[in-house]
Amino acid sequence: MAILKILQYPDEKLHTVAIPVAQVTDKIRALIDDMAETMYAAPGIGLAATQVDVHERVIVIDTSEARDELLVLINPEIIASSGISDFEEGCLSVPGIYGKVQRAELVTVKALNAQGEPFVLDADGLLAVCIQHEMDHLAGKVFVEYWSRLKQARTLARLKKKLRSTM
Ligand code: GNR
Ligand code: NI
Repeated sequence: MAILKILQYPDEKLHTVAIPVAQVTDKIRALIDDMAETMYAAPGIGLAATQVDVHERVIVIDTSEARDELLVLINPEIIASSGISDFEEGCLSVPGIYGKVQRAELVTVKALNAQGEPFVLDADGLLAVCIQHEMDHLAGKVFVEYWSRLKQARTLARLKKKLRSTM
């Protein structure tokens, strides 16, 4: 296992669109192990392969209180969604920046598990938000890109200022 480097916004590589996993091999399972270790160490509640510069459709999530319920989503697809949620989000690729994003309140997602077996999951609350946030990463989208041009410009200015202060 290894802790992987997480790409930091505005890295252009975060805009890469991930391709579907053709076959769930030991190599993919090793990636999942490393992604889980990286997510738990960060700490975060989710991580998309895009964030560790691997552009295949793999996500790890753990929204449990005890941090002992790892959810693996390979080639995820949202097959149903309803309602509206307006949740305050953060992202390991945009540290220190938080803000609301409007998303579906309930989602039904179809995916493969780490054994390559298909399953269907109904999600609400934080889990539903997290699934949508991670699937956006796979599509090359970062949560701040839902915001107005002005708010995005202010976010970039804050990140640049923060970067300068650590040099
Ligand atoms: O750790 C994370 N917390 C979080 C909080 C609210 C909404 C979404 C998230 S996901 C984030 C980890 C991350 O960046 N995943 O891509
Ligand atoms: Ni994120």
